[in-house]
Amino acid sequence: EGVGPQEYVAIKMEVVEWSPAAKAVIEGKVGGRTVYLVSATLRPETMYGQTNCFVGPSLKYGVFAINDKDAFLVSYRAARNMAFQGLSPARGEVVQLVEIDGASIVGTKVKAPFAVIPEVYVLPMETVKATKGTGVVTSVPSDSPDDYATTEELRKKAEYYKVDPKWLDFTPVPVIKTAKYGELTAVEVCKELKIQSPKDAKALADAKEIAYKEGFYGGTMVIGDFKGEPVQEAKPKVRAQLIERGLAVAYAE
Ligand code: A2H
Repeated sequence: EGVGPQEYVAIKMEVVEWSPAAKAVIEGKVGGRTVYLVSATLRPETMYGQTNCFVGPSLKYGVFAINDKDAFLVSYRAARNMAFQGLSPARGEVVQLVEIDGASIVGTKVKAPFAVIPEVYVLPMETVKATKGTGVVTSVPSDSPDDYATTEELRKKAEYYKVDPKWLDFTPVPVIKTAKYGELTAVEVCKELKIQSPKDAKALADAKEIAYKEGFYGGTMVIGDFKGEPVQEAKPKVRAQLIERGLAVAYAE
């Protein structure tokens, strides 16, 4: 973790349909607000390739009022930070409408802003950290080794992880082309480093570094309004579009 504040883009994924477990906890508790799962990302230009979203199954989350109309599902820690960034009814005030465990949220269907797959499911990721971002993670297996390794693990052991295989009915979506790895950089880097599971922490750290450098410094967009442009140029433009259209907000910590 660096010294200065980390500038994330918080992606707003509107809930389309709660899982039965989440519905039982949340129904009638949000005062008619629209609820969004909100994830912190450093790679807004990859949102075209979102295939699912992740929560930590053993982490606690809350639904927090932002105003009279909207509520965000994030960790308490993130809600507290957000309350000092204009994302709460009053400065510094955290209004938790209901608490919920990560495991109950799995299977919820949400909208995926800018994604080729417009609605995606929430899946479990055991390596989600409670101390980073919002505790909700957008999943882009084409460009994130963590996301690719976790979705592959879930496919192999769907029953063990209590996931319905239909929630995994997707393949990675090409977003960025790199000279060395083609259009599915994270998939190729995971193969090259022979990553077998999300628990291969050392190899995954290396894969992340390689995929990030290749994609950010040498990548070209193959999709979206900035198709053909270098990733470095497209990134701030996609970020600005998401924010202008009300699909994301800036979030720092
Ligand atoms: B990134 P940094 Cl395509 N626990 O978004 C674990 N990981 C988390 C998290 C948490 N609580 N909160 C955010 N993240 C992930 C996209 C992406 C990301 C791509 C490629 C690499 C990448 C899609 N997932 O991150 O430690 C989020 O995943 C590589 C590190 O603050 C977020 O960006 O630098 C990134 O980690 C933030 O990690």
